[in-house]
Amino acid sequence: MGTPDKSSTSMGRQQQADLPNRPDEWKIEQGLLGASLPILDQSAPEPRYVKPMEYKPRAYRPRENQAAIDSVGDRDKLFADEREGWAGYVEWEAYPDKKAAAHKILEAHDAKFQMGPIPGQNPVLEGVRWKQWHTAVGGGLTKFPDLSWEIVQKEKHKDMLHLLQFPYNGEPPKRLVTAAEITPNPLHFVRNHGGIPHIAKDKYSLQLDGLVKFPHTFTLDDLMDEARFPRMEKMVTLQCSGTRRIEQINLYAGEGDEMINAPWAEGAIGTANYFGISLKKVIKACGGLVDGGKHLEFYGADTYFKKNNVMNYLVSVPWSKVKANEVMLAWEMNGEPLPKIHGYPLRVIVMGYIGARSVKWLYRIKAIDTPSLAPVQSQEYLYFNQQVGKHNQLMTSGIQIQEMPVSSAIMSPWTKQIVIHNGAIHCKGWAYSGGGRWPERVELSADGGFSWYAVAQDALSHKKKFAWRTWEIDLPCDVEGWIEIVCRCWDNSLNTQPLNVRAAWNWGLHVTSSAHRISIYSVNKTREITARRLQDFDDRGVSFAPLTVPTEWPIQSMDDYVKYFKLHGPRDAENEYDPKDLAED
Ligand SMILES: Nc1nc2c(c(=O)[nH]1)N[C@H]1C(S)=C(S)[C@@H](COP(=O)(O)O)O[C@H]1N2
Ligand SMILES: [Mo]
Repeated sequence: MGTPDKSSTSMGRQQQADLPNRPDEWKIEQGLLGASLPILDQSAPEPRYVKPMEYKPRAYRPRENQAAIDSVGDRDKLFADEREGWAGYVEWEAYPDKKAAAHKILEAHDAKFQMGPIPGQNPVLEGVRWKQWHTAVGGGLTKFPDLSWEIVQKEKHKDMLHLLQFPYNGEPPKRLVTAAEITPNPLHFVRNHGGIPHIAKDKYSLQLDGLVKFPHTFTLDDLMDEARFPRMEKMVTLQCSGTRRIEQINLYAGEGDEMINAPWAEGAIGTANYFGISLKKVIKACGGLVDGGKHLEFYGADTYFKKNNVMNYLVSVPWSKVKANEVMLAWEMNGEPLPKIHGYPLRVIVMGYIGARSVKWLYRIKAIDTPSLAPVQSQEYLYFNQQVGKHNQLMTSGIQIQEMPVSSAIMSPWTKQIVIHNGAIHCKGWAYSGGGRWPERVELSADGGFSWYAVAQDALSHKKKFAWRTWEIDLPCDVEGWIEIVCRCWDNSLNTQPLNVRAAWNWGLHVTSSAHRISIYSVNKTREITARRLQDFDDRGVSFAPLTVPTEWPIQSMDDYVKYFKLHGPRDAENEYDPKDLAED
């Protein structure tokens, strides 16, 4: 882990000039290490340079201010699991005192971001800070990081990309994202904000309160009683609003581009058949809403940390969404009980909204009069204007993200890949639109977005409200060398995607919905010279990749070279001389 150098200082012009070059100076000068670059402050008559915080590796000190921590009392008792059979569930929302005690402990620690470039390993990021926070608070949270990782290994596919080990954030590798229209459970992406609670089915209950006529607590058997609640099954695509964030990170630094937010690729989206009941019926069973109840706040049993505060995972959706039977309480995913990592025994599925509203390990629903004030709703998942950033950000300057706009992605080929083909490049991918809209047309361009080919209707998976469509196409491509393939979708409302990342770039690095662009190196084997050259590589048993390695043998014979110029004339056009002029010289 790293810790900031608190002595972050400003320097005058002379001091800056005196700084010795660092070994990585050229990278800094070329913008490849933006985080190390001094700020140039030109706001005063004399410009000045301000050093950024430096993160130096430092061992974690579990007890920083022991006196403050001790004053809180016995952590194991204070922060014990709330209920029998609910491992890893600490109730925070009902106990302001408990929150205050945990806050005091966290204030007495110095757990800091793990800054630096994204490392090339799997798990990619460890989540050092989060582990430290859990250890610091102790009690029921102590074992969370280890338990959660065990569950990941049991429930998820061995080839998942573990973007963040704890809280666990993972997505399938590109080749498996669209391997099937329905994502197998072990390959479905996971986005956790805390540990994975382990709740025994027979000890489970759901509390419904707030602005409902008859507050009531339901057991799982109550909810599964078909005589009371008709069941529903629905194919739903869940998409995290962070999907494809890596493209925004690669363009410009934004909030938490290094650690807070997972560097998602195109796989933070998945589709499953969910089975359960409509929340509307449960609200009705409580006599409906009263006294201006307009929103339903969902409580997840996991623990979330933010700015040295602890809380359960809380968000809300408007009643209108529930009323439309578009909010489900689900206990089955693709014909199996919900996996623990996906919210066992009961989760919310909000169709057509970002994944964040589909609360896992649901233990309480409270009817309220405004959208939830909890941090996940009010401070996160905000979509800012481009000019909003660290210098001026307000919670209210962001739009709360609910429905994802239309989007799409190419899952094959991969960017920077050499593709050898016979005049058409086979491409595969997904397309999705939020809010109950669906992809109507998917188009690909092999020329950077000037001309577009539509995917044939029978090469798109079925049209469904609330689900993605997977697709494939043989994209005509005569051109060779570096080309840019672009994919865009039109939904049933004829919405489409901005054409480049910058057009929708935002400080929170959410909703990367621009047309997906990949650069590939096109090698068209229907061209004679190309076919011969490839044969040449084959005959010699030499790999054509990496592209950058120069070809080691003569690429043309000198005989051919001389013959060519005999046939086509020399390099320069001949002047037609008058023999008289020549004589004068
Ligand atoms: N209790 C709880 N529910 C949660 C979360 C969480 O961290 N805790 N993450 C949310 C987010 S941001 C997303 S994108 C989806 C992901 O669902 P999945 O992990 O089942 O794919 O769960 C949502 N529900
Ligand atoms: Mo998410």
